[in-house]
Amino acid sequence: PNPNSTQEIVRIEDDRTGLGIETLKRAFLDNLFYIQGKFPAIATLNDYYMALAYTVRDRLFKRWITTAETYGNQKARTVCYLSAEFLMGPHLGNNLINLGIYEQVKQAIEELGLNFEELLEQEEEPGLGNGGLGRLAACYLDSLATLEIPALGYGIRYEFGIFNQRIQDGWQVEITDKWLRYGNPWEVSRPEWAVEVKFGGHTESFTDEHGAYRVRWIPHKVVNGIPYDTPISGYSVNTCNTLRLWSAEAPETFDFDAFNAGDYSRAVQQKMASETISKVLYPNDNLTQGKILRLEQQFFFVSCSLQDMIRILERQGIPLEQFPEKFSIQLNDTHPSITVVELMRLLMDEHGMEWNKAWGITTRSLAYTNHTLLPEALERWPISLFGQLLPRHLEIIFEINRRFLDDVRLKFPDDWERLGRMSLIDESGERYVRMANLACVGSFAINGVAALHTELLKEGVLRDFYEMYPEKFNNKTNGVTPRRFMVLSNFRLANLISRKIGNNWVKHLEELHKLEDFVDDPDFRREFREIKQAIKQDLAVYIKRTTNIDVNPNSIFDIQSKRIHEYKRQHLNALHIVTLYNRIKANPDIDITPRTFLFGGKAAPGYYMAKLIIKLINSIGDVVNRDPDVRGRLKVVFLENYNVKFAQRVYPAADLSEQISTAGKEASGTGNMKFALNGALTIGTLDGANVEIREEVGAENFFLFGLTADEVYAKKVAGYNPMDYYYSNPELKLVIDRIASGFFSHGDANLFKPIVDNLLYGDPYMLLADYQAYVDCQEQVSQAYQDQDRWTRMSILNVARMGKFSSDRSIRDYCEGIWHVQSVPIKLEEYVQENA
Ligand code: 8GP
Repeated sequence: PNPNSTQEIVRIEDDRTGLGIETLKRAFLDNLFYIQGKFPAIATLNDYYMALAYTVRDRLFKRWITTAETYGNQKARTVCYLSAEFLMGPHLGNNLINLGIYEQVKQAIEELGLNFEELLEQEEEPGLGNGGLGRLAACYLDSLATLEIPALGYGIRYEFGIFNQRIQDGWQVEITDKWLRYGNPWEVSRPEWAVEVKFGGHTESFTDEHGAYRVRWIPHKVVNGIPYDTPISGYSVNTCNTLRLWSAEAPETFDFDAFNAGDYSRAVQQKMASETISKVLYPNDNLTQGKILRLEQQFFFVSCSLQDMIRILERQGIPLEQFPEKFSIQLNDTHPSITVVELMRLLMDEHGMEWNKAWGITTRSLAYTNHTLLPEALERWPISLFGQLLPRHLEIIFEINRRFLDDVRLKFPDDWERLGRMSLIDESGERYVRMANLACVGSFAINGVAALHTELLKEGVLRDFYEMYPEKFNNKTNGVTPRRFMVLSNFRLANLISRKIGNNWVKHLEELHKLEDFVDDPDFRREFREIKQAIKQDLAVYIKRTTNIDVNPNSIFDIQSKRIHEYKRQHLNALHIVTLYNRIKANPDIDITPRTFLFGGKAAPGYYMAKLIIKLINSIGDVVNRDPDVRGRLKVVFLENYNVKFAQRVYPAADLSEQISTAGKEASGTGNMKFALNGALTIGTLDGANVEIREEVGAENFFLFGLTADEVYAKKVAGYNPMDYYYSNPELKLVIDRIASGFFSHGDANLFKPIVDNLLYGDPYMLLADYQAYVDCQEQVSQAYQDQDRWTRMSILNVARMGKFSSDRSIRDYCEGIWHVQSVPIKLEEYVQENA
């Protein structure tokens, strides 16, 4: 300000924007009164949480609205991230970090005599995803906003997210996730932007006024999609992007015929069926079930989102031809791959475009990310079912396929088998639409999520497509956001790091390498170790409170937390526990490094083996935790209801991160990154991003074991026989025999028979082949832990060298390699008052 000027610029400490402690307190109490309708004497914890959430939300709105305005004015090129899952985790703490007001707000709340942590805990997290794929989408939204990239996340507003898990008698029990029960302060509904989505019925062809052949779709039912918007703040920038989730509603004029005919109950049933579409998230991770409702969900959110994009184009006065210049659409796996067909249909049937032009627009707009190599996760829909729900889309698919197969024939003449493999329609038995093939044909870019994964895609499941379109293939190694998974969840470590190297690392994670300068500083190592110790102590208290199990904070915290799946091999971990236990039973005075084995993760409700693995872990725990011979040296704890909120507690407390999938099965993994970033050492196979993590942190700071992906494959081809390992390895045999005998199941030899038989008579994930290498490697871990100073050095180097795995790096790679989109910084007008 000019000191000679009589005009003084004054920031108005508005109650909805001000960041001063007194303003925050006043705003908080005001929201408690006017939004919750409560005064302190009768307010519940949830009322306080809501009042605080609204106070923070108010502070986001100026940024949110300015961001939308700026994008609109500049007609900014925009990334649309289409995903059936967004596993956001709690918003409150994250927004406080991103707005840079965590400390002020904490102080304001405490000055009001309330417990700030308790209020944060109160938030019911939106669990709108299963695991890695959904959480990745959430990390990417965080990075897009932080990098100031215009972006929209599009998905489904499930009324019930991933179920809550209880453990009863060692078994998983599922409880409905009623996350919206107390209202959701982070969303704003936008009924004025509702769209209609058609389903079923039939098609008719006709000739339009220009004599062109056209098709119209006469649907059986129409459902409304209502958008609900959530602001997505970036870290330390003004950008605030939008996550737009669609909720299904029956139209006002639901089934008028039935209603008028007096068939009230049929009319109501129709209404309920429509609203079922966004009712519940399918709780499968890495598996598809082929249910019609799932296809309805996919088409529903895809159609809503595309119509929304076209509305935005129209509003900004951009011609439809420029769709690919305005939008870059990323398909998060094949769940939204019906986009290829729906965009064609909208362009042709609703906007009168001819095929070639529509196809050009479509294929210049779409890019596809593959997240799994597991054949059981590849989506295919029976033709009959598909045609009933989406008759027009099936016609378009046949036409895409006809033209595509002509191209294949030109490039690979007379290769009939290849044609059969690449066809969008699987004709080997019952006919299916192959969604991965559709996504490959309709996209200009196809990427895997880790270097190894992309290579395996090119030589395996997508080999034919790689040979057809090598230029489409590229790798984008996954990343995780250091804001949520360090600054928010591990403030003690984050603060220590910032004291040493400043806080630039939060946005430029590579700067963590500066920590290497301190690895020889004994004071730094001591502080680093004390922090890990304090966090383990906190988790021990939490475990005591929630499970009544005493764990020793000086033991190795050996953690495997992720979805329960055979390919992830939680049961290999269990075999190791039983091995150590057997050693103690054989020699109670054996010298053993104390360990606490922590497991967390949900099993798909219909996945019998996964549920039995949970029961096995708990049953082993029941025996091991109580056996006096063990003398507390081993503890086994299954942590109930693993979700984002809980994960934030778990990663910082880990000494050892279990990343032990059968090589070639885990596309990337992202938990592996969060653990290492928080200073855990990894025991792992050469699978997914483990390969790259090991490259970065150094082989000497990573516990590697097991077959490689090539070796796994070669062994399968050569004829793998798990019995060879069973009979030739007495320690392994004893482990399996103990489980089979009923030792861990009160003498019931039947309970774990499915697991035992699966291992002995097939062992599809080759646990027995990797068993000895794993146990030996675990022995090295125990030895290393004995030397605390060496361990701490390794741990520091892991943190220092994890910079590559920021989701900011991933997003930059996508921006440069696929989206070709630039940042659009957002300037906030100051609130000024001119005093003449
Ligand atoms: C997961 C992969 O299993 C994991 O390795 C990877 O880190 C993550 O995606 C993010 O890329 N895949 C899935 O979660 C998945 O395919 N889920 C669909 C069946 C829902």
